[in-house]
This record gives sequence, structure tokens and C-alpha cells, in this order.
Amino acid sequence: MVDKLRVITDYLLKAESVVILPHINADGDALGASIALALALKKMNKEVNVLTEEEIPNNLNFLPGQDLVNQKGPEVYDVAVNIDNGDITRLGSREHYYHSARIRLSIDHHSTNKVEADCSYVDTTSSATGEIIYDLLTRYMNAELNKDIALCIYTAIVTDTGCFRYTNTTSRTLSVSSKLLEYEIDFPFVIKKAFDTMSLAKLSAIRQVINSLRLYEDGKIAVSYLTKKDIEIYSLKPDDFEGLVNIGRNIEGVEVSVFLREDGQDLFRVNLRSNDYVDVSKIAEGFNGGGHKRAAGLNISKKLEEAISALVDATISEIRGND
Ligand SMILES: [Mn+2]
Repeated sequence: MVDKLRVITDYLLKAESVVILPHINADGDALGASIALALALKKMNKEVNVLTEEEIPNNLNFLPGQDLVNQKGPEVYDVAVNIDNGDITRLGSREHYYHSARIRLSIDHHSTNKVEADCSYVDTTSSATGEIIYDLLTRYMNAELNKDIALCIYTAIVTDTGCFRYTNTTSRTLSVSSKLLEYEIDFPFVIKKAFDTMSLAKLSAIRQVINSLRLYEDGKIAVSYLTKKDIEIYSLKPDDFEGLVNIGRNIEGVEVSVFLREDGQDLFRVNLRSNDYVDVSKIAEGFNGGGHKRAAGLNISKKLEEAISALVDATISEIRGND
């Protein structure tokens, strides 16, 4: 079998210019993995840009290497790397950078990944794309880690594992994290910033989400939402939506939590989470979305009540199929 990380390494080492492209609404894993790779390539004297759709959110503004992050860059690079993204259209307005690069690479851990590339590496057993980047840097690229790179990879792993609480956490996740702590990173600060600190706007969003909560299927399904009007009233930013889907999931007896937010008129971004046995990536795929067993997402273009009933129906079939 071809060792794809070896192929990716060869392309990266040969490149003079590299653009790194995480998915839209880049989270701790997408940004942490991207910047870690960028910092390592920079140390090898390569021209490297991380291009994001949005500015770095407040809860991740402690990440080092932000001078390498921009929203725009030169049009053509030797190599483009798609990071933590299973669907190339989720590069949003930056998709052209991927297609116009001489070589296109993709590194991801989503089981629903369908990205086309000159070399695509998908490892669904990795807790985070950051965990793959650790392997790539240390075992393949012979890159020397430093405190900044370690902090980025640690952030990627803690955010995607919910501080090592989700089932994607493996013994390898913990041994990689243990190696990262050898760089004396300020991990309580990372966790406080990424998980515990919130704006007043976010707190208002939580209150609104709780008000909107409804249960279905004997309390196994929780649905909550924010409308465009709610989002405007509280001036919510994309990172304020982070984690809101967990409010429903944490209710005793709930198996699947469905959270909708209205992105445009009658256009909703939907997050799905499950606790024990429902594969929510299957529900998401039914609406052309994707993700993992316990966490998935999709877009739906319907009126709120119609969207909710379509999602609840699909979730009920998955739940009953498992009973
Ligand atoms: Mn990820």
C-alpha cells in the first residue's frame, strides 16, 4: 500500500510556496492543525500562507503564528493543502486557491471525506487533524517541534476531543498530548480560552437556545434553534454558535441533539450530535451534509418548522433502526 503521508511529505519538501486551507468557520482543530503545519514549513524557509474565510475567532486568538494567517494571498502556489475538511465546497470563497495550485493535497479525519486531490490522506481513527499533523511532522518530515507548534497541535486535539471527553480520544491521542506537554505549553490557559471564556452575547445566545428547546420521540431527540432575528438582536458572530448543540445533548435521556441556526432567509446550518448509538453522519448525508458518528453537520433550505420536521423524521428513522 502506498504510504500517503510519505507522498504528501515529498510534495511538501519539494514545494517553494504552500497555501494551507482549513474549512469555513475554522475551529480549534482546523486552525491549530493549519498553523502547526505552516510554522513547520516556515522553519524550512518555504513561503507559506494559511488562508481562512473569517478572521480568527476570539476564543482562539491566543494561537501563535497568526502573522501567517490571512484571508487573501497570491493566486497560484506550488502546493495547496486542504485541512480538516471533507467537502471542498466548504472552502467557501477560497476554493479557487485549491484548484489553481500545481499540486493539491488533502489531510483530514472525517469519514464522509470526498475531496479530490493529487494525494488525499484521511485517517478516521485520528481524534483531530492535528493528531495527523503531529505524525506528519515528527515521523515523516523530520521537523523539529517547538513550543508554538506544540501549542497549536494541543489546541487542535483538545478542541476536537472536548478536552479528551469524546469517544474519538484514543491512547494514541493521549500519548501524543503527553509529548506535547513536554514543551511546557500553558494548557490550562488553552482550555480556559477555548472552552470556558464567553462573551455576554454568547450567554444571551445560550439563554435563547434553552428557550427554544423541544423534545421528540420520548425525549430521545432535542431540537433547538436560533433565528436570523435572534442572531441580529444579540449581534452573534460565527464562533458564538460553537458548542450550542451540546445544550440539548446534555439533557438526560437525549440521544440526538439537533441545533439549527438561520444563515439566510429560510436557510439553516444544522449541527447534529449523538450520545451513544446513533450515527449522525448518516442523517447528515441524507441532506448532503457530512461528519462523524457522534458529530455531523448539514445545510437545509426550508422554513423553520418544515426544516425541523424533516430533521426530526430522519432522526426518528435512525433511532428506530437502532432499536
Ligand atoms: Mn477536526
